Amino acid sequence: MNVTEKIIREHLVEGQMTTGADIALRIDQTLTQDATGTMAYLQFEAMGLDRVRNELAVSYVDHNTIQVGFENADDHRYLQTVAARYGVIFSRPGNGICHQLHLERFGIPGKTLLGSDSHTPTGGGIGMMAIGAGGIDVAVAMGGGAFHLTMPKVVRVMLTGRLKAWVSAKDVILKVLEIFTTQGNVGCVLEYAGPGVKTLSVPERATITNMGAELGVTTSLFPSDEVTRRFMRAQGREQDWRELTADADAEYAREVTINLSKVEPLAAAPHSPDNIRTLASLEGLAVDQVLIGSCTNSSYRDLKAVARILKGRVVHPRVSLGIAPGSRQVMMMLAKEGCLTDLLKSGARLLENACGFCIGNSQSPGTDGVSLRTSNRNFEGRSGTRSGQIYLVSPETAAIAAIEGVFRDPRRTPAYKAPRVREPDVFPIDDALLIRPPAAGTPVDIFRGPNIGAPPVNVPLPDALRAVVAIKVGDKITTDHIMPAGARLKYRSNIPAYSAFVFEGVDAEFSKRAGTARDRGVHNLIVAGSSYGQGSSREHAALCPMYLGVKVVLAKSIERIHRANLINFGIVPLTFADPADYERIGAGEDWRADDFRRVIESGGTELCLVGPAGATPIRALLELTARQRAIVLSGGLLNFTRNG
Ligand code: MIC
Ligand code: SF4
Repeated sequence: MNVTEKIIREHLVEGQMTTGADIALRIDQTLTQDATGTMAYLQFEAMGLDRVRNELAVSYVDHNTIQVGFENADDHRYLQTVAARYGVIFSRPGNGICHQLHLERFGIPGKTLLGSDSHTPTGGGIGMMAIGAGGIDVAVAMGGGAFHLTMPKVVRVMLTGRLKAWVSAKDVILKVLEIFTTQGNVGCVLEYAGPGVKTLSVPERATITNMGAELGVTTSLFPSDEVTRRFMRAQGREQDWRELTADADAEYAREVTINLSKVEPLAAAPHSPDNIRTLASLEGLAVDQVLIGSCTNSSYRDLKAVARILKGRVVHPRVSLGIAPGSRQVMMMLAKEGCLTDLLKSGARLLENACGFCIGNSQSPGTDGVSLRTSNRNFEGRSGTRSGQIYLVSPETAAIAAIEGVFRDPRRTPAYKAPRVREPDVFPIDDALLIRPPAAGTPVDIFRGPNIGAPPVNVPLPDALRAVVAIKVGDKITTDHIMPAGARLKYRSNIPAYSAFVFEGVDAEFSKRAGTARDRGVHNLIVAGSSYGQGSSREHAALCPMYLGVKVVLAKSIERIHRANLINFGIVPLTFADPADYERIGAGEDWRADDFRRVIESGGTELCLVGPAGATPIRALLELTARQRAIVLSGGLLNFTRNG
């Protein structure tokens, strides 16, 4: 067996381990972050349980920490009190980014982790099976329920050789993105193996598994070996370590080899993480902003390397350099070793230990600004500036660009010495900002501010679909297009208010139009190209459209987490039987299916959509498991769980 199969076997509660089969896994650990967490806990409350039932549940506050207005602070208080009430550990704002913290303090090889954030697979760096999902799936797992998924196809990524100077883990995952792209990887797990594995530290491995999210895979993971053991010992958690490697005769669906010695410094150019260029090809391009941090590259290793490069140098006059350490632990190490002084002296702007710029809530670049970032997503507009040109690069590349004011291939910069950072033997451990819940039964008042509303209730699926095409979009529409974050984040707990911004940057009239159709009793239909719903796990990209009366998404293809979220909120995901039919359906047209409910109930796999007079009907594929059919028929997972 490979590592993926070993972990699945230990956690399988339903189904057969044959590729493509519907399986259900027992979830040991869960994590939520505040932006998805408020809905997750509101939904958990709506399920009527008395306490969380999984081994470990942690609620992190790291996304909405900007606190303009009362909303974020109220949400934090809700999260802190609801965590205390139901037995969840609460990580206070300022402690750091959920994925970095979970790796440091809680990750355990061989365990399953379900997180309401798409970058949960960061935990794969420590040998966990860590999967991103919508908040309601995490709520179910906190209640002791299983997580349903398709038995993945396991792809082995063989690593050979060793990284050369100036090349780091970010360049490896950018190479992987170049090979696999952001499309067509649904249902796969990437399992890293080979002699190159032992040359990578846990934080480097975590950078690689983190950005597996951009490939659209179910998760990515590394084996657990002596390197893992050393990391856990340094975190004071060696007792949780276990060895976990693939059997010598393990089988894989596909194999790709990457020779680490041949990887060169790379960048993901605007506006997609798979738009890969070599640094050499960008040499000399002027840079306006450099931002170092995010859950991908904010570890001690990364920031120490940056501090070494910046030491004794000053940021280029045109460049604004911001640095956000991933956790308090990282910040404390930088402070202890004098690196903070080096960063400050260089002119870097120290940012909070939080998601910050990565989610677009601050540090938007200027008009047409070229911004180099060590984060994982460069979707158009995500930075908060529509014309911003965001490039994703390694911390080393970013630091050199901050000084030089232009892109430089670090290998051609003789004035700089390549930093080598050794992982420490002991990390400073300080869990003061992790608040443990009181004993079960202790009375706790849950605080709810005026911005927090109960999740909207959906009606069961109608018998007939009478829909209007509310919007027609193209390929690679991300959840950032559907449900903008950034300045709109503060409405995450207020669905009616947040719904006013659905597709804001694509078609500002969408929300009003869809709401009017809903009020007239007409269903809304979204038509899309391929890879619809790429990116984040935010269930608001399904929940708010549900609130606006969307009943169906008809696309060439839909990404995994978003597809699951649509189902969880009673929206039926359909794909074109013939992708060419995408051209035959237009915005504003009326399409219907009289036998909508009956086809789903009877297990049908195809739905015939009848359009305006004269149009040939469109055949749409309905690929749903029996459980998913029951969920959409009930009007979503909340109704489904409440009905038992
Ligand atoms: C993201 O990176 O897009 C986020 C913000 O972390 C999301 C979660 C969210 O929208 O709250 C994710 O990746 O799942
Ligand atoms: Fe936060 Fe960015 Fe990571 Fe999402 S990708 S969890 S916004 S740091």
